[in-house]
Amino acid sequence: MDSPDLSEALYALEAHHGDIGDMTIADLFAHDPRRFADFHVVLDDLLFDFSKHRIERTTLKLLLDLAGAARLEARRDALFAGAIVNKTERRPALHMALRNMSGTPMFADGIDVMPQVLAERRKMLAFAEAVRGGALKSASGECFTHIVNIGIGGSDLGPAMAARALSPFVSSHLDLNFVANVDGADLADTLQRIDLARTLFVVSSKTFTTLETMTNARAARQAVIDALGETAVSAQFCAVSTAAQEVASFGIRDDRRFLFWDWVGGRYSLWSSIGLSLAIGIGTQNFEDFLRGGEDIDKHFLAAPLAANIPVLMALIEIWYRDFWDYAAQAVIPYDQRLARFPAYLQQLEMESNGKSVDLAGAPLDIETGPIIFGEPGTNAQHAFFQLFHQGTAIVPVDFLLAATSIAGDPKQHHLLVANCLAQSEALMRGRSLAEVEAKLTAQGLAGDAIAALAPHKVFSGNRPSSTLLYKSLTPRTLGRLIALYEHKVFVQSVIWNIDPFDQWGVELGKELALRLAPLVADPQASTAMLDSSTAGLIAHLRGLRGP
Ligand code: G6Q
Repeated sequence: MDSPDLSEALYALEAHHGDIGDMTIADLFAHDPRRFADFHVVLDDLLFDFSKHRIERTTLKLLLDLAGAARLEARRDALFAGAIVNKTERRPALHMALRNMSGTPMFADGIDVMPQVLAERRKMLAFAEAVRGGALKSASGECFTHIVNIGIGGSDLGPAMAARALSPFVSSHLDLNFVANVDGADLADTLQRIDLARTLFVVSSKTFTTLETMTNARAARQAVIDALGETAVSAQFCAVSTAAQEVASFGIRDDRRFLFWDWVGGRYSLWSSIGLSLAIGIGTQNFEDFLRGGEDIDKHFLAAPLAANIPVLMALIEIWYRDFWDYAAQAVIPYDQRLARFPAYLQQLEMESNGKSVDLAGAPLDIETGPIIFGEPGTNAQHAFFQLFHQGTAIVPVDFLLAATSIAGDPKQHHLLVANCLAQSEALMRGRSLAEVEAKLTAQGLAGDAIAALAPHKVFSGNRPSSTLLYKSLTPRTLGRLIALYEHKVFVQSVIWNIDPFDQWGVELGKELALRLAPLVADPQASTAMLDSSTAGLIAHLRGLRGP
Protein backbone atom coordinates (compact mmCIF):
# COMPACT_ATOMS: atom_id res chain seq x y z
CA MET A 1 0.00 0.00 0.00
CA ASP A 2 2.89 2.38 -0.65
CA SER A 3 1.68 3.98 -3.91
CA PRO A 4 0.66 7.63 -3.31
CA ASP A 5 -2.31 7.23 -5.68
CA LEU A 6 -3.51 4.21 -3.76
CA SER A 7 -3.13 5.95 -0.41
CA GLU A 8 -5.03 8.93 -1.74
CA ALA A 9 -7.85 6.70 -3.03
CA LEU A 10 -8.02 4.93 0.34
CA TYR A 11 -8.13 8.25 2.24
CA ALA A 12 -10.91 9.49 -0.02
CA LEU A 13 -12.93 6.36 0.74
CA GLU A 14 -12.23 6.69 4.45
CA ALA A 15 -13.53 10.27 4.41
CA HIS A 16 -16.56 9.22 2.38
CA HIS A 17 -17.26 6.45 4.87
CA GLY A 18 -17.42 9.11 7.58
CA ASP A 19 -19.81 11.17 5.44
CA ILE A 20 -22.36 8.46 4.70
CA GLY A 21 -22.08 6.52 7.97
CA ASP A 22 -25.66 7.28 9.06
CA MET A 23 -27.38 6.82 5.75
CA THR A 24 -29.45 3.63 5.51
CA ILE A 25 -29.98 1.49 2.46
CA ALA A 26 -33.72 2.07 2.87
CA ASP A 27 -33.07 5.85 2.73
CA LEU A 28 -31.04 5.38 -0.42
CA PHE A 29 -34.00 3.61 -2.05
CA ALA A 30 -36.46 6.21 -0.74
CA HIS A 31 -34.45 9.08 -2.21
CA ASP A 32 -33.67 7.50 -5.54
CA PRO A 33 -36.37 5.92 -7.68
CA ARG A 34 -33.72 4.88 -10.23
CA ARG A 35 -31.63 3.03 -7.71
CA PHE A 36 -32.24 -0.50 -8.99
CA ALA A 37 -31.87 0.63 -12.61
CA ASP A 38 -28.46 2.10 -11.88
CA PHE A 39 -27.22 -0.54 -9.48
CA HIS A 40 -27.55 -3.73 -11.44
CA VAL A 41 -25.75 -5.34 -14.37
CA VAL A 42 -27.17 -7.88 -16.81
CA LEU A 43 -25.03 -10.38 -18.70
CA ASP A 44 -27.28 -12.55 -20.89
CA ASP A 45 -29.66 -14.27 -18.49
CA LEU A 46 -27.52 -13.42 -15.44
CA LEU A 47 -28.46 -10.39 -13.38
CA PHE A 48 -26.24 -8.97 -10.65
CA ASP A 49 -28.24 -6.74 -8.30
CA PHE A 50 -26.02 -4.63 -6.08
CA SER A 51 -28.60 -2.02 -5.14
CA LYS A 52 -29.10 -3.27 -1.56
CA HIS A 53 -25.71 -2.05 -0.36
CA ARG A 54 -24.47 0.83 1.73
CA ILE A 55 -23.18 2.56 -1.35
CA GLU A 56 -24.19 5.55 -3.41
CA ARG A 57 -22.88 6.79 -6.74
CA THR A 58 -19.98 8.61 -5.08
CA THR A 59 -18.99 5.41 -3.28
CA LEU A 60 -18.82 3.56 -6.56
CA LYS A 61 -16.82 6.32 -8.16
CA LEU A 62 -14.31 6.29 -5.30
CA LEU A 63 -14.06 2.49 -5.37
CA LEU A 64 -13.42 2.62 -9.11
CA ASP A 65 -10.76 5.27 -8.45
CA LEU A 66 -9.19 2.79 -6.05
CA ALA A 67 -9.17 0.14 -8.79
CA GLY A 68 -7.60 2.68 -11.13
CA ALA A 69 -4.94 3.59 -8.58
CA ALA A 70 -4.11 -0.12 -8.22
CA ARG A 71 -3.73 -0.30 -12.03
CA LEU A 72 -6.35 -3.03 -12.15
CA GLU A 73 -6.75 -3.09 -15.92
CA ALA A 74 -3.01 -3.43 -16.53
CA ARG A 75 -2.76 -6.17 -13.88
CA ARG A 76 -5.76 -8.00 -15.38
CA ASP A 77 -4.20 -7.83 -18.84
CA ALA A 78 -0.92 -9.14 -17.44
CA LEU A 79 -2.81 -12.09 -15.89
CA PHE A 80 -4.30 -13.00 -19.27
CA ALA A 81 -0.94 -12.43 -21.01
CA GLY A 82 0.67 -15.14 -18.86
CA ALA A 83 2.80 -12.84 -16.70
CA ILE A 84 4.33 -14.35 -13.55
CA VAL A 85 1.46 -13.32 -11.28
CA ASN A 86 2.18 -16.08 -8.78
CA LYS A 87 5.37 -14.40 -7.63
CA THR A 88 6.37 -16.71 -4.81
CA GLU A 89 6.12 -19.82 -6.98
CA ARG A 90 7.33 -17.98 -10.09
CA ARG A 91 4.39 -19.05 -12.24
CA PRO A 92 1.68 -17.57 -14.40
CA ALA A 93 -1.95 -18.39 -13.51
CA LEU A 94 -3.50 -19.23 -16.84
CA HIS A 95 -6.58 -21.27 -15.94
CA MET A 96 -8.47 -19.11 -18.45
CA ALA A 97 -6.61 -21.02 -21.21
CA LEU A 98 -8.42 -24.18 -20.11
CA ARG A 99 -11.78 -22.64 -21.07
CA ASN A 100 -10.54 -20.87 -24.17
CA MET A 101 -12.83 -22.54 -26.72
CA SER A 102 -11.50 -20.89 -29.86
CA GLY A 103 -7.88 -21.85 -29.33
CA THR A 104 -6.72 -18.22 -29.69
CA PRO A 105 -3.07 -18.30 -28.58
CA MET A 106 -2.38 -17.78 -24.88
CA PHE A 107 1.16 -17.72 -23.62
CA ALA A 108 3.05 -19.07 -20.63
CA ASP A 109 6.80 -18.54 -20.62
CA GLY A 110 6.54 -17.27 -24.20
CA ILE A 111 5.00 -20.53 -25.45
CA ASP A 112 1.46 -20.79 -26.81
CA VAL A 113 -0.18 -23.27 -24.45
CA MET A 114 -3.32 -23.75 -26.51
CA PRO A 115 -2.18 -26.65 -28.73
CA GLN A 116 -1.38 -28.77 -25.64
CA VAL A 117 -4.54 -27.60 -23.82
CA LEU A 118 -6.77 -28.56 -26.75
CA ALA A 119 -4.97 -31.89 -27.29
CA GLU A 120 -5.24 -32.89 -23.64
CA ARG A 121 -8.88 -31.78 -23.50
CA ARG A 122 -9.66 -33.92 -26.57
CA LYS A 123 -7.85 -36.92 -25.05
CA MET A 124 -9.62 -36.52 -21.70
CA LEU A 125 -13.07 -36.09 -23.26
CA ALA A 126 -12.59 -39.07 -25.60
CA PHE A 127 -11.70 -41.20 -22.57
CA ALA A 128 -14.70 -39.83 -20.64
CA GLU A 129 -17.01 -40.71 -23.53
CA ALA A 130 -15.57 -44.22 -23.75
CA VAL A 131 -16.26 -44.76 -20.04
CA ARG A 132 -19.71 -43.18 -20.23
CA GLY A 133 -20.79 -44.98 -23.34
CA GLY A 134 -19.52 -48.34 -22.14
CA ALA A 135 -16.88 -48.79 -24.87
CA LEU A 136 -14.21 -48.95 -22.18
CA LYS A 137 -14.68 -52.02 -20.02
CA SER A 138 -13.55 -53.00 -16.57
CA ALA A 139 -11.15 -55.91 -15.94
CA SER A 140 -14.09 -58.31 -15.90
CA GLY A 141 -15.41 -56.95 -19.20
CA GLU A 142 -18.29 -54.98 -17.67
CA CYS A 143 -19.30 -51.36 -18.20
CA PHE A 144 -18.23 -48.93 -15.49
CA THR A 145 -21.12 -47.75 -13.35
CA HIS A 146 -19.24 -46.25 -10.37
CA ILE A 147 -16.60 -43.55 -10.62
CA VAL A 148 -14.49 -42.75 -7.55
CA ASN A 149 -12.42 -39.58 -7.70
CA ILE A 150 -9.59 -39.74 -5.16
CA GLY A 151 -8.16 -36.28 -4.52
CA ILE A 152 -8.25 -33.48 -1.97
CA GLY A 153 -8.46 -29.68 -1.89
CA GLY A 154 -8.38 -28.33 -5.41
CA SER A 155 -8.36 -31.89 -6.77
CA ASP A 156 -11.64 -32.71 -5.00
CA LEU A 157 -13.76 -29.68 -4.13
CA GLY A 158 -14.32 -28.57 -7.74
CA PRO A 159 -15.43 -31.87 -9.27
CA ALA A 160 -17.38 -32.85 -6.13
CA MET A 161 -19.20 -29.50 -6.00
CA ALA A 162 -19.91 -29.51 -9.75
CA ALA A 163 -21.10 -33.14 -9.84
CA ARG A 164 -23.71 -32.23 -7.24
CA ALA A 165 -24.63 -28.94 -8.90
CA LEU A 166 -25.14 -30.62 -12.27
CA SER A 167 -26.71 -33.85 -11.02
CA PRO A 168 -29.65 -33.63 -13.47
CA PHE A 169 -27.08 -33.72 -16.29
CA VAL A 170 -25.25 -36.79 -14.94
CA SER A 171 -26.20 -40.01 -16.75
CA SER A 172 -28.49 -42.00 -14.55
CA HIS A 173 -26.42 -45.19 -14.96
CA LEU A 174 -23.36 -43.49 -13.45
CA ASP A 175 -22.70 -43.02 -9.75
CA LEU A 176 -20.05 -40.37 -9.00
CA ASN A 177 -18.16 -40.59 -5.69
CA PHE A 178 -15.47 -38.42 -4.15
CA VAL A 179 -12.98 -39.58 -1.55
CA ALA A 180 -10.72 -36.95 -0.01
CA ASN A 181 -10.06 -37.37 3.70
CA VAL A 182 -7.13 -39.34 5.08
CA ASP A 183 -9.71 -40.50 7.63
CA GLY A 184 -10.08 -44.08 6.41
CA ALA A 185 -13.83 -43.82 6.99
CA ASP A 186 -14.14 -41.77 3.80
CA LEU A 187 -12.82 -44.56 1.55
CA ALA A 188 -14.37 -47.36 3.64
CA ASP A 189 -17.87 -45.87 3.40
CA THR A 190 -17.45 -45.38 -0.34
CA LEU A 191 -16.22 -48.95 -0.87
CA GLN A 192 -19.35 -50.12 0.96
CA ARG A 193 -21.58 -48.42 -1.59
CA ILE A 194 -19.91 -49.52 -4.81
CA ASP A 195 -19.34 -52.66 -6.85
CA LEU A 196 -15.57 -52.80 -7.28
CA ALA A 197 -15.79 -54.85 -10.46
CA ARG A 198 -17.63 -51.96 -12.13
CA THR A 199 -15.64 -49.11 -10.56
CA LEU A 200 -13.18 -46.74 -12.20
CA PHE A 201 -10.85 -44.93 -9.78
CA VAL A 202 -9.64 -41.52 -10.91
CA VAL A 203 -6.58 -40.54 -8.88
CA SER A 204 -6.49 -36.74 -9.10
CA SER A 205 -3.43 -35.00 -7.78
CA LYS A 206 -1.45 -32.17 -9.31
CA THR A 207 1.74 -33.22 -7.52
CA PHE A 208 0.95 -36.93 -7.08
CA THR A 209 2.65 -36.75 -3.69
CA THR A 210 -0.20 -35.50 -1.47
CA LEU A 211 -0.38 -37.61 1.69
CA GLU A 212 -4.16 -38.02 1.77
CA THR A 213 -4.56 -38.81 -1.90
CA MET A 214 -1.67 -41.21 -2.16
CA THR A 215 -2.73 -43.00 1.04
CA ASN A 216 -6.29 -43.42 -0.28
CA ALA A 217 -5.08 -44.37 -3.77
CA ARG A 218 -2.84 -47.11 -2.35
CA ALA A 219 -5.67 -48.38 -0.13
CA ALA A 220 -8.07 -48.41 -3.09
CA ARG A 221 -5.52 -50.25 -5.21
CA GLN A 222 -5.13 -52.84 -2.46
CA ALA A 223 -8.92 -53.24 -2.27
CA VAL A 224 -9.02 -53.86 -6.04
CA ILE A 225 -6.15 -56.37 -5.80
CA ASP A 226 -7.86 -58.19 -2.92
CA ALA A 227 -11.19 -58.40 -4.72
CA LEU A 228 -10.19 -58.75 -8.37
CA GLY A 229 -6.48 -59.59 -8.48
CA GLU A 230 -3.36 -57.61 -9.39
CA THR A 231 -4.09 -57.61 -13.10
CA ALA A 232 -7.32 -55.65 -12.58
CA VAL A 233 -5.44 -52.55 -11.43
CA SER A 234 -4.54 -51.28 -14.87
CA ALA A 235 -8.15 -51.57 -16.04
CA GLN A 236 -9.72 -49.96 -12.96
CA PHE A 237 -7.42 -46.94 -12.47
CA CYS A 238 -6.65 -43.75 -14.32
CA ALA A 239 -4.96 -40.55 -13.12
CA VAL A 240 -4.89 -36.79 -13.55
CA SER A 241 -1.71 -34.95 -12.65
CA THR A 242 1.10 -32.66 -13.74
CA ALA A 243 3.61 -35.31 -12.60
CA ALA A 244 3.74 -37.81 -15.47
CA GLN A 245 6.67 -39.72 -13.97
CA GLU A 246 5.05 -40.27 -10.57
CA VAL A 247 1.82 -41.42 -12.25
CA ALA A 248 3.77 -43.96 -14.29
CA SER A 249 5.54 -45.21 -11.15
CA PHE A 250 2.14 -45.80 -9.54
CA GLY A 251 1.46 -48.24 -12.37
CA ILE A 252 -1.03 -46.24 -14.38
CA ARG A 253 -0.93 -46.79 -18.12
CA ASP A 254 0.16 -44.05 -20.46
CA ASP A 255 -3.21 -43.85 -22.24
CA ARG A 256 -4.91 -43.34 -18.88
CA ARG A 257 -2.79 -40.41 -17.73
CA PHE A 258 -4.29 -37.00 -18.20
CA LEU A 259 -2.00 -34.09 -17.69
CA PHE A 260 -2.23 -30.48 -16.78
CA TRP A 261 0.40 -27.89 -16.06
CA ASP A 262 2.18 -25.93 -13.36
CA TRP A 263 0.43 -22.76 -14.42
CA VAL A 264 -2.91 -24.22 -13.25
CA GLY A 265 -3.39 -23.65 -9.52
CA GLY A 266 -5.08 -26.52 -7.66
CA ARG A 267 -8.16 -24.46 -6.76
CA TYR A 268 -8.44 -23.26 -10.38
CA SER A 269 -8.06 -26.74 -11.90
CA LEU A 270 -11.66 -27.92 -12.33
CA TRP A 271 -11.48 -26.62 -15.92
CA SER A 272 -8.59 -29.01 -16.69
CA SER A 273 -8.46 -32.81 -16.73
CA ILE A 274 -9.21 -32.54 -13.00
CA GLY A 275 -12.78 -32.28 -14.30
CA LEU A 276 -12.52 -35.86 -15.67
CA SER A 277 -14.97 -37.46 -13.24
CA LEU A 278 -17.43 -34.63 -13.93
CA ALA A 279 -16.91 -35.04 -17.69
CA ILE A 280 -17.61 -38.77 -17.41
CA GLY A 281 -20.82 -37.93 -15.60
CA ILE A 282 -22.18 -35.12 -17.79
CA GLY A 283 -20.55 -35.88 -21.17
CA THR A 284 -18.62 -33.82 -23.68
CA GLN A 285 -21.31 -31.38 -24.72
CA ASN A 286 -22.23 -30.42 -21.18
CA PHE A 287 -18.59 -30.24 -20.10
CA GLU A 288 -17.83 -27.94 -23.01
CA ASP A 289 -20.85 -25.82 -22.09
CA PHE A 290 -19.44 -25.56 -18.59
CA LEU A 291 -16.13 -24.35 -20.06
CA ARG A 292 -18.04 -21.91 -22.27
CA GLY A 293 -19.62 -20.42 -19.15
CA GLY A 294 -16.15 -19.71 -17.75
CA GLU A 295 -15.09 -18.24 -21.08
CA ASP A 296 -18.17 -15.95 -21.11
CA ILE A 297 -16.96 -14.40 -17.88
CA ASP A 298 -13.36 -14.08 -19.09
CA LYS A 299 -14.64 -12.09 -22.06
CA HIS A 300 -16.85 -9.97 -19.82
CA PHE A 301 -14.02 -9.36 -17.34
CA LEU A 302 -11.73 -8.27 -20.18
CA ALA A 303 -14.19 -6.16 -22.13
CA ALA A 304 -16.82 -4.63 -19.85
CA PRO A 305 -16.09 -1.16 -18.48
CA LEU A 306 -15.08 -1.44 -14.84
CA ALA A 307 -18.29 0.31 -13.71
CA ALA A 308 -20.36 -2.47 -15.32
CA ASN A 309 -17.97 -5.34 -14.75
CA ILE A 310 -19.59 -7.88 -12.43
CA PRO A 311 -16.49 -9.45 -10.83
CA VAL A 312 -14.96 -5.98 -10.39
CA LEU A 313 -18.09 -4.67 -8.68
CA MET A 314 -18.36 -7.76 -6.49
CA ALA A 315 -14.75 -7.32 -5.44
CA LEU A 316 -14.92 -3.59 -4.77
CA ILE A 317 -18.12 -3.82 -2.72
CA GLU A 318 -16.58 -6.51 -0.55
CA ILE A 319 -13.45 -4.39 -0.10
CA TRP A 320 -15.67 -1.45 0.93
CA TYR A 321 -17.09 -3.57 3.75
CA ARG A 322 -13.87 -5.34 4.73
CA ASP A 323 -11.62 -2.32 4.84
CA PHE A 324 -13.91 0.57 5.72
CA TRP A 325 -16.73 -0.97 7.73
CA ASP A 326 -14.63 -3.71 9.33
CA TYR A 327 -17.10 -6.47 8.42
CA ALA A 328 -15.07 -9.65 8.85
CA ALA A 329 -17.32 -12.22 7.18
CA GLN A 330 -19.14 -12.68 3.91
CA ALA A 331 -21.93 -15.22 3.40
CA VAL A 332 -22.84 -16.97 0.17
CA ILE A 333 -26.36 -18.39 0.28
CA PRO A 334 -27.48 -20.31 -2.78
CA TYR A 335 -31.26 -20.65 -2.99
CA ASP A 336 -30.43 -23.61 -5.14
CA GLN A 337 -30.08 -26.89 -3.27
CA ARG A 338 -27.74 -28.40 -5.85
CA LEU A 339 -25.24 -25.65 -5.06
CA ALA A 340 -24.95 -27.04 -1.54
CA ARG A 341 -21.17 -27.49 -1.89
CA PHE A 342 -20.62 -24.15 -3.62
CA PRO A 343 -19.91 -22.25 -0.37
CA ALA A 344 -17.30 -24.87 0.57
CA TYR A 345 -15.76 -24.55 -2.87
CA LEU A 346 -15.64 -20.77 -2.48
CA GLN A 347 -14.13 -21.09 0.97
CA GLN A 348 -11.07 -22.62 -0.61
CA LEU A 349 -11.06 -20.33 -3.63
CA GLU A 350 -11.35 -17.17 -1.56
CA MET A 351 -9.74 -17.95 1.77
CA GLU A 352 -6.75 -19.83 0.37
CA SER A 353 -6.22 -17.13 -2.23
CA ASN A 354 -6.74 -13.99 -0.18
CA GLY A 355 -6.07 -15.17 3.37
CA LYS A 356 -2.70 -13.38 3.39
CA SER A 357 -1.02 -10.85 5.66
CA VAL A 358 2.03 -9.81 3.64
CA ASP A 359 2.11 -8.00 0.30
CA LEU A 360 3.78 -9.17 -2.89
CA ALA A 361 7.11 -7.86 -1.65
CA GLY A 362 6.73 -9.71 1.66
CA ALA A 363 6.01 -6.59 3.73
CA PRO A 364 3.31 -6.79 6.45
CA LEU A 365 -0.01 -5.37 5.29
CA ASP A 366 -1.69 -2.49 7.08
CA ILE A 367 -5.07 -3.30 5.56
CA GLU A 368 -7.52 -6.14 6.22
CA THR A 369 -7.59 -8.82 3.51
CA GLY A 370 -9.88 -11.76 2.73
CA PRO A 371 -13.03 -12.09 4.87
CA ILE A 372 -14.29 -15.35 6.33
CA ILE A 373 -16.53 -16.99 3.73
CA PHE A 374 -19.33 -19.30 4.72
CA GLY A 375 -22.76 -20.41 3.64
CA GLU A 376 -25.41 -23.06 3.27
CA PRO A 377 -28.34 -23.35 0.90
CA GLY A 378 -31.49 -21.35 1.57
CA THR A 379 -34.09 -21.94 2.83
CA ASN A 380 -32.27 -24.30 5.24
CA ALA A 381 -29.92 -21.54 6.40
CA GLN A 382 -32.91 -19.37 7.38
CA HIS A 383 -33.75 -21.96 10.02
CA ALA A 384 -30.19 -21.98 11.32
CA PHE A 385 -27.87 -18.97 11.35
CA PHE A 386 -29.99 -16.24 9.73
CA GLN A 387 -31.00 -15.12 13.23
CA LEU A 388 -27.53 -13.57 13.54
CA PHE A 389 -27.78 -11.98 10.09
CA HIS A 390 -30.99 -10.22 11.10
CA GLN A 391 -30.44 -9.36 14.75
CA GLY A 392 -26.83 -10.13 15.67
CA THR A 393 -24.27 -7.45 16.51
CA ALA A 394 -22.05 -8.56 13.60
CA ILE A 395 -23.03 -7.39 10.13
CA VAL A 396 -22.57 -10.08 7.49
CA PRO A 397 -23.02 -9.05 3.86
CA VAL A 398 -24.72 -11.81 1.88
CA ASP A 399 -24.53 -12.98 -1.73
CA PHE A 400 -27.84 -14.60 -2.66
CA LEU A 401 -27.73 -16.95 -5.66
CA LEU A 402 -31.09 -17.71 -7.24
CA ALA A 403 -32.39 -19.62 -10.28
CA ALA A 404 -35.56 -18.36 -11.99
CA THR A 405 -36.63 -21.89 -12.80
CA SER A 406 -35.86 -25.25 -11.30
CA ILE A 407 -34.53 -28.17 -13.33
CA ALA A 408 -36.70 -31.17 -12.48
CA GLY A 409 -38.12 -29.58 -9.33
CA ASP A 410 -41.79 -28.82 -8.70
CA PRO A 411 -42.51 -25.30 -10.12
CA LYS A 412 -44.87 -24.45 -7.25
CA GLN A 413 -42.21 -25.30 -4.72
CA HIS A 414 -39.82 -23.16 -6.70
CA HIS A 415 -42.12 -20.14 -6.31
CA LEU A 416 -41.84 -20.58 -2.54
CA LEU A 417 -38.06 -20.83 -2.78
CA VAL A 418 -37.83 -17.63 -4.84
CA ALA A 419 -40.22 -15.76 -2.54
CA ASN A 420 -38.10 -16.71 0.46
CA CYS A 421 -34.89 -15.53 -1.17
CA LEU A 422 -36.36 -12.17 -2.16
CA ALA A 423 -37.97 -11.81 1.28
CA GLN A 424 -34.65 -12.33 3.04
CA SER A 425 -32.78 -9.67 1.11
CA GLU A 426 -35.71 -7.27 1.59
CA ALA A 427 -35.93 -8.02 5.32
CA LEU A 428 -32.18 -7.55 5.80
CA MET A 429 -32.31 -4.21 4.05
CA ARG A 430 -35.56 -2.85 5.43
CA GLY A 431 -35.65 -4.19 9.01
CA ARG A 432 -38.53 -3.45 11.37
CA SER A 433 -38.47 -0.45 13.70
CA LEU A 434 -39.55 -0.34 17.35
CA ALA A 435 -42.57 1.78 16.40
CA GLU A 436 -43.61 -0.79 13.78
CA VAL A 437 -43.23 -3.63 16.27
CA GLU A 438 -45.24 -1.77 18.93
CA ALA A 439 -48.01 -1.04 16.44
CA LYS A 440 -48.12 -4.69 15.40
CA LEU A 441 -48.25 -5.92 19.00
CA THR A 442 -50.94 -3.38 19.86
CA ALA A 443 -52.99 -4.60 16.88
CA GLN A 444 -52.60 -8.12 18.25
CA GLY A 445 -54.22 -6.91 21.49
CA LEU A 446 -51.18 -7.03 23.81
CA ALA A 447 -51.15 -4.83 26.91
CA GLY A 448 -48.69 -1.97 27.42
CA ASP A 449 -46.27 -3.74 29.77
CA ALA A 450 -46.27 -6.92 27.66
CA ILE A 451 -45.49 -4.80 24.60
CA ALA A 452 -42.64 -3.02 26.41
CA ALA A 453 -41.13 -6.37 27.47
CA LEU A 454 -41.41 -8.04 24.08
CA ALA A 455 -40.94 -5.25 21.55
CA PRO A 456 -37.13 -4.81 21.76
CA HIS A 457 -36.67 -8.50 20.94
CA LYS A 458 -38.71 -8.15 17.78
CA VAL A 459 -36.87 -5.15 16.37
CA PHE A 460 -34.79 -5.65 13.21
CA SER A 461 -32.26 -2.89 12.72
CA GLY A 462 -32.20 -3.53 8.95
CA ASN A 463 -29.58 -1.74 6.86
CA ARG A 464 -27.86 -5.10 6.31
CA PRO A 465 -26.39 -5.43 2.83
CA SER A 466 -26.76 -8.11 0.20
CA SER A 467 -26.24 -8.78 -3.50
CA THR A 468 -28.35 -11.10 -5.61
CA LEU A 469 -27.13 -13.11 -8.58
CA LEU A 470 -30.22 -14.22 -10.49
CA TYR A 471 -29.93 -16.62 -13.43
CA LYS A 472 -32.34 -18.65 -15.54
CA SER A 473 -31.45 -22.12 -14.31
CA LEU A 474 -28.47 -24.06 -13.02
CA THR A 475 -27.11 -25.40 -16.31
CA PRO A 476 -23.46 -26.33 -16.97
CA ARG A 477 -22.95 -22.92 -18.59
CA THR A 478 -24.44 -21.09 -15.60
CA LEU A 479 -22.22 -23.00 -13.21
CA GLY A 480 -19.16 -22.13 -15.31
CA ARG A 481 -20.17 -18.49 -15.17
CA LEU A 482 -20.70 -18.47 -11.43
CA ILE A 483 -17.32 -20.04 -10.69
CA ALA A 484 -15.43 -17.74 -13.03
CA LEU A 485 -17.17 -14.67 -11.57
CA TYR A 486 -15.86 -15.55 -8.12
CA GLU A 487 -12.39 -16.41 -9.48
CA HIS A 488 -12.04 -12.99 -11.04
CA LYS A 489 -13.54 -11.30 -8.00
CA VAL A 490 -10.79 -12.87 -5.91
CA PHE A 491 -8.16 -11.72 -8.39
CA VAL A 492 -9.43 -8.13 -8.37
CA GLN A 493 -9.28 -8.03 -4.60
CA SER A 494 -5.75 -9.40 -4.61
CA VAL A 495 -4.74 -6.56 -6.92
CA ILE A 496 -6.15 -3.93 -4.57
CA TRP A 497 -4.55 -5.60 -1.55
CA ASN A 498 -1.35 -6.21 -3.54
CA ILE A 499 -1.09 -9.83 -2.41
CA ASP A 500 -0.32 -13.11 -4.18
CA PRO A 501 -3.67 -14.91 -4.60
CA PHE A 502 -2.13 -17.93 -6.29
CA ASP A 503 0.08 -19.35 -3.54
CA GLN A 504 -0.97 -21.07 -0.30
CA TRP A 505 2.02 -21.29 2.02
CA GLY A 506 -0.36 -21.22 4.98
CA VAL A 507 -1.15 -24.91 4.52
CA GLU A 508 2.48 -26.04 4.86
CA LEU A 509 3.29 -25.79 8.56
CA GLY A 510 0.51 -28.12 9.68
CA LYS A 511 1.53 -30.68 7.04
CA GLU A 512 5.13 -30.61 8.29
CA LEU A 513 4.15 -31.00 11.92
CA ALA A 514 1.77 -33.87 11.09
CA LEU A 515 4.65 -35.77 9.50
CA ARG A 516 6.72 -35.23 12.65
CA LEU A 517 3.86 -36.34 14.92
CA ALA A 518 2.72 -39.38 12.91
CA PRO A 519 5.37 -41.76 14.36
CA LEU A 520 4.62 -40.56 17.90
CA VAL A 521 0.92 -41.24 17.40
CA ALA A 522 1.56 -44.68 15.90
CA ASP A 523 4.18 -45.86 18.42
CA PRO A 524 2.95 -45.90 22.06
CA GLN A 525 6.56 -46.07 23.32
CA ALA A 526 7.92 -43.08 21.39
CA SER A 527 9.07 -40.21 23.57
CA THR A 528 7.03 -37.02 23.51
CA ALA A 529 9.47 -35.10 25.69
CA MET A 530 10.30 -32.60 22.93
CA LEU A 531 6.64 -31.56 22.51
CA ASP A 532 4.77 -28.72 24.21
CA SER A 533 2.80 -29.91 27.23
CA SER A 534 -0.59 -29.65 25.51
CA THR A 535 0.38 -31.81 22.52
CA ALA A 536 2.24 -34.25 24.82
CA GLY A 537 -0.77 -34.37 27.20
CA LEU A 538 -3.18 -35.07 24.35
CA ILE A 539 -0.97 -37.89 23.05
CA ALA A 540 -0.68 -39.37 26.56
CA HIS A 541 -4.45 -39.35 26.99
CA LEU A 542 -4.92 -40.83 23.52
CA ARG A 543 -2.51 -43.64 24.36
CA GLY A 544 -4.48 -44.26 27.54
CA LEU A 545 -7.76 -44.41 25.60
CA ARG A 546 -6.29 -46.89 23.14
CA GLY A 547 -5.06 -49.11 25.96
CA PRO A 548 -2.03 -51.36 25.97
C1 G6Q B 1 -5.12 -25.53 -4.13
C2 G6Q B 1 -4.14 -26.09 -3.25
C3 G6Q B 1 -4.50 -27.41 -2.61
C4 G6Q B 1 -4.26 -28.62 -3.50
C5 G6Q B 1 -4.33 -29.87 -2.64
C6 G6Q B 1 -4.13 -31.13 -3.43
O1 G6Q B 1 -5.00 -24.52 -4.75
O2 G6Q B 1 -2.94 -26.13 -3.92
O3 G6Q B 1 -5.83 -27.46 -2.17
O4 G6Q B 1 -5.19 -28.66 -4.54
O5 G6Q B 1 -3.38 -29.80 -1.62
O6 G6Q B 1 -2.90 -31.11 -4.07
P1 G6Q B 1 -2.57 -32.14 -5.19
O7 G6Q B 1 -3.51 -31.92 -6.32
O8 G6Q B 1 -1.15 -31.90 -5.57
O9 G6Q B 1 -2.77 -33.51 -4.61
